[in-house]
Amino acid sequence: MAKLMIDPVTRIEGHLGIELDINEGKVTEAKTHSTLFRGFERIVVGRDPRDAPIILQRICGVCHTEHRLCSLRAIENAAGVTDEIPEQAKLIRNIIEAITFMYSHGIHLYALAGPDYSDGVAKTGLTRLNFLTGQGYREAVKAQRTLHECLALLGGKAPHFMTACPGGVTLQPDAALITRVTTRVLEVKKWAVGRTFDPSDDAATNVPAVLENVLAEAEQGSWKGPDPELGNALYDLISMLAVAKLKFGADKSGIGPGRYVAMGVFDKPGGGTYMPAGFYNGSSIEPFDEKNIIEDVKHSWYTAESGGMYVGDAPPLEPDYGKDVGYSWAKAPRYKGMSAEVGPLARLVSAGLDPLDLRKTLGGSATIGSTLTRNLARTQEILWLIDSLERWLLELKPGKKTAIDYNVPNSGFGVGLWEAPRGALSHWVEIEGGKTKRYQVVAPTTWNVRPRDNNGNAGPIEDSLVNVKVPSSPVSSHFIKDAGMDPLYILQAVRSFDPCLACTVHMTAPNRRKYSVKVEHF
Ligand code: NFE
Ligand code: MG
Repeated sequence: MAKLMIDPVTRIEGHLGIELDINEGKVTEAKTHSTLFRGFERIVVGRDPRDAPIILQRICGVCHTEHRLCSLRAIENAAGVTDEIPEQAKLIRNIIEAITFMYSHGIHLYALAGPDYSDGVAKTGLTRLNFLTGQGYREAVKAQRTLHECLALLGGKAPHFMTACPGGVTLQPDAALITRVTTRVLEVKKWAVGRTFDPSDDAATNVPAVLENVLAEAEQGSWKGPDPELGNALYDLISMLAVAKLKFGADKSGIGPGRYVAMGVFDKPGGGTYMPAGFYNGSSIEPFDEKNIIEDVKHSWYTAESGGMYVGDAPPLEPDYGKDVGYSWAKAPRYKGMSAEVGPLARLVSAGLDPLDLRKTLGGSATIGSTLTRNLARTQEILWLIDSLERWLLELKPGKKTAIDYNVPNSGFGVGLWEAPRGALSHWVEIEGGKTKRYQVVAPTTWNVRPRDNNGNAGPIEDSLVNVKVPSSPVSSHFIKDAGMDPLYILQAVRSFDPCLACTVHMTAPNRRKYSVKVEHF
């Protein structure tokens, strides 16, 4: 048996270490170490609740939109004004949110996960996916810039947009602004799926043709590159998924717990969300209730009093670094006592969606969580986002009411439920004397990267690494010569969750651990 420590895991957001037991070419046990403490939930205590969305937005530079909106939802809920938020404000929030999702999925698929399937890392022939030099990568950077321009037009700046406030949004879009944003979204649509403006159009239209081309090219072992009429990004993403399945067996690797939590995102007029909340218990979808969320801290570097109860009742966390059984700064959220995966796959499973049956046919099942299906669901969600964005931009008309008058309540308790690109996001606030008395955030990656809970049950990433193959000869440039191991499949599995550790634990200890890959044989 060998022990392998990879710390940090690169090409994710934030700092994560993983500790693995390896036996006969497979992982037999995994532990995730979140190596950051931040304490944002403590910073907002004692301040005006209206500060919370602005401060907590700084938890992350990627999902900044979501933390601001989720925090606004929590304080609007505490003030009892959720049902009074103007429809125009919800529409603008949806558009800003959808653009952020597209941006974030683009970073993940091209810059973080994509290189593992590129010619540069794994000799797959997919030179378009090569980091920095690949044509697909360069086109994606241009699309990212265009999406950031949309965010800046609607949000005043990007990242960390500024135009949503308690009670609605401060933006009054005119026809020129709507046109400028729509033009840019359509540029991205053309690059992604080869199609232009058509409200009745389905962004997934070209998927069967691209899939057929890509599978034929994969079989011949020669990549011709995209037909711009069918979509350049569609070609890149489908070729990446084909290589993931055919060359690396990603449909059988990185298998998660098969349970999913989604909290609902993109407000519908009149109430409810386009992407619904739900808990998939392994065989069916149950209604979601935030009262079922407990955050455990037995293996996290916090005092026992900081967790173990319904998270809405939990006191401000108290660090207890170095405690015996602790191994992570992440807490361990559970739903009805169980670990659950969150993310685009969880959203689509909870919505009962598998566009074109892609997960069922390519991934073996619409509900299995694997290295393949997580990235496949992210791709499916991009298509859904393009269609939704086009529709919402058409619904956006100048001159409508965008905010209500808002007063800070003297006391109250509020819950904000939402989704970020990486999955379910929730904020809880208690207000007393007009100030924030307690605040809790559970971010998406906290669900996925959590350590063992009070009962010793592992988290989704920990579970997904068990049985992952560790070849003893090189399959990629990740090969560790000294150890005689290639951790490519391990890294593909971890990255398929698109982890963000900055969000997860919301200062690192200097010299606590060196940046290294450590191996011990025994
Ligand atoms: Ni820091 Fe985040 C997203 C949130 S992560 S990126 O998406 O909320 O868990
Ligand atoms: Mg928290």
